[in-house]
Amino acid sequence: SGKEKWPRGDEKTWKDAIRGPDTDTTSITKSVVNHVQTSLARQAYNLDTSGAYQAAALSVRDNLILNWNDTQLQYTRKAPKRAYYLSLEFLMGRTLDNAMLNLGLKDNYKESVDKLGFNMEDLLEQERDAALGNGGLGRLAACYLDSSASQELPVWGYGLRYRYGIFQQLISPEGQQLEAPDPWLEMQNPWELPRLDVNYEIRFYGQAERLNDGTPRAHWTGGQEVLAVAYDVMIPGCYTKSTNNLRLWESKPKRGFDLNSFNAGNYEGAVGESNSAFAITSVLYPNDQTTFGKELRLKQQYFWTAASLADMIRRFKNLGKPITDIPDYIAIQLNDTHPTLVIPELMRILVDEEDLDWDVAWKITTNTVFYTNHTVLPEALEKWPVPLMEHLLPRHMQIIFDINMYALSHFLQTVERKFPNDRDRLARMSLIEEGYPQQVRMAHLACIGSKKVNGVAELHSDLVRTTILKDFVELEGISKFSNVTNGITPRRWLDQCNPELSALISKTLKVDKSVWLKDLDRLEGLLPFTEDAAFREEWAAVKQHNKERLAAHVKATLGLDINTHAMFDVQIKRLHEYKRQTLNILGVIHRYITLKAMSPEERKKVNPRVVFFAGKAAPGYYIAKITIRLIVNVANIINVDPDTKDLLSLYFLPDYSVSLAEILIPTSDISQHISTAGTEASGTSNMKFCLNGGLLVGTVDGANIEIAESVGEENVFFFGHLTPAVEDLRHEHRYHPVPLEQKCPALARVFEKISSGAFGDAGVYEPLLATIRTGDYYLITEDFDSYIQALAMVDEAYLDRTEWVKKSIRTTARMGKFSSDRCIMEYADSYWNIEPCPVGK
Ligand code: T68
Repeated sequence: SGKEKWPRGDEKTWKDAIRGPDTDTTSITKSVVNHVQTSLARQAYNLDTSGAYQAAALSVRDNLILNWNDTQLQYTRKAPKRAYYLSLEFLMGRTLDNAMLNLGLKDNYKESVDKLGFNMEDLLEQERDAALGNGGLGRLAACYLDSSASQELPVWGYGLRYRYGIFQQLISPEGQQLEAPDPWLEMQNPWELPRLDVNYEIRFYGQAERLNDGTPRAHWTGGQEVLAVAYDVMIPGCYTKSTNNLRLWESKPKRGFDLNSFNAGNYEGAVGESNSAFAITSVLYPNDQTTFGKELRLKQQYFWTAASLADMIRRFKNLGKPITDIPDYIAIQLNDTHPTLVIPELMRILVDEEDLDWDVAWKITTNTVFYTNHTVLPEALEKWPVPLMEHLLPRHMQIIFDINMYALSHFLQTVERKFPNDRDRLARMSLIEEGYPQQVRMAHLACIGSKKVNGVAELHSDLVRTTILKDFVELEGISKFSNVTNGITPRRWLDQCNPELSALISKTLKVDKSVWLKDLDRLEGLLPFTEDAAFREEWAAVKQHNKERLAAHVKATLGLDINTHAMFDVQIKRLHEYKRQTLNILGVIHRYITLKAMSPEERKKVNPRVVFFAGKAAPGYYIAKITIRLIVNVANIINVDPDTKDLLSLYFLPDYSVSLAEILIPTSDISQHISTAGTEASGTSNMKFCLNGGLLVGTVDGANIEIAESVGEENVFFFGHLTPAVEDLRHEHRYHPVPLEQKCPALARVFEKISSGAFGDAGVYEPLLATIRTGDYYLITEDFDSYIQALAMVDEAYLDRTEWVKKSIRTTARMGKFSSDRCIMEYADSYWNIEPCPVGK
């Protein structure tokens, strides 16, 4: 803007020395070689692929840093309202390819690396995934960061810098999942900038004493203090300078270790406290959809929310505005209830440190915070034992009790007037669940502490409103509770993972990808080309090449041969009973039995199919691990059966990751999203497959419903019971059980096959089969027949390959709604009230 003075020295000297980005091949090459010589301290003749990756990454990083600097300076100058996305998980995957594409420099880097004697594809393979997440929730956070930067919105992410990300999955020959640590930081990580000077002291334990001076204030003292240190990860927008920040906190002891104890010979005691500080950010918890009241997990949550909030408030205070203006400058989005402690923490700061009245503080808080719910599964709703919370965070426990008193009792008085003597309602709504011990209900706290609450797909948001938060809707009114259907970034999930399809789309639309990647509704322009036979052939050829790419990868990594002329049928996601990988594997066995019973003549009419599974099971999730075992052992049998192996084969690809998803998704003819109706909040891989022209087999659940609305129900294969029927069916099972043989003979035959030992020791699978035979909470027996019918319809539809390709094209063409750009604009407009803040305007 020219307002600032040069801090010192001669302006011309500075200006001459300041370098711009390296964008042409010559300067890119220079910068890469310069990093080889200096940053890596290597000679050119001594450079291997890993070194070449590092050098290229450092060169790309230089470009990102320049953009990042300009963006952050712009935010400081313009002081716009900012949004902060708090997520305990960011499943980023690899960065190099994405960064080059977003900078629009991939071709130039490729050319340069080529000339230096390396192959870009090999370089990209050198990078380790940043796998700081479990699944959909963490990957959604990553997509939202990409979209925020691409839309030039002032949004930062805040998370934890785990030294170990999600475990590495190994599969033994018998099909056992084994877990190994993921030491992703063992190699240099060029994508983070340590900010050792940005740090905060975070307190745990100690005593909280109310002042009882007529104010709500208290003093919190003593206990343990741990240092939070910032590491910044640059988030480049697509075809824009805007480069946002993801700030990850690392924990370390406030001072090295206790020298007094050390000198007195108490070595363990001396390092004990220091170790416990390092422990906080040492590892990502590998459980999704379950809560365990583990102290270290609660420590992670507080450590991260307190550091993030301190950082936001320091930045806000630099603006010199009155503290009551916080909601005009800060919006905080809670990615599930994991960061809910920001609510009592903000109250603590406003009341204890800023000396505000309770009501004023509460108003600021509830105008600043927004809460996204990602599940209605009861076992996934976070609860913390009151004694644990009291011990670790005594002041916060007081504040939560006070919120329950003031905010809720204010509510509760209204409730009492509206619903007199409704004791049950009061107990249901309380932040504290009675029992031994009492527990804090984090979803209730997140709900009453937020300005708005949203679910992640239409059906899910309805379920939030009518089940877990029903009482709150009745009290606070429906308008606080809304929906933002999830989305995915088309940069990573089309352009990056499927470059051939991306190129075909640009060529066909005659529109540069820099346009349609940021305006995904443009894909509708493909619709007229469904009638163009040459185009259809090109479309099908891309799918074929992607299958071959996957086959080459599987050959290289697992030594297996895959029939690339088969239909590819993919289910990749966390292993979970509600996601029903069991239904899929039982369906595969059914198919196998059917094929075995056919004559060779009949078999000739069958279209070959390859079924892929990938996904991790939480290390303590016994039933999920048995499911993996069954899949692997079925594969071991059917893949070598001479009668059927050309018609049906099955692969469990180990160690599912973002990078593996990028290879698998573009290959699918069909993908399976077959959760029990009402259990999968949204799903996001369903969107990725459809965007890449794979058709969806699924239940009427989560975002499947909206995908079908967009792409046309004739282009998806729906089956199974609907959400309203689920509760009744479960009730029927409990009180009027019918033997499996009677209820579902086809499934009974599958069970017999397993029990006969056809896939190894039948006893191993018994606990899994028993969950279905008795109880069947996820309604496998109820949906099995219609599932098999749906797959038969897939087979039939696939016979008409022309029509199939048309369906595939139409599906891609109508997926515009599911760009995460749309989601992030909805959050920006209807929730955060923030506006784009482009660089240089
Ligand atoms: C997923 N949730 C939903 N949770 O299951 C999925 N949970 O339907 C949805 O599409 C996605 O969120 C994005 O909205 C998760 O992935 C977790 O990973 C998780 C992790 C820790 C604790 C609880």
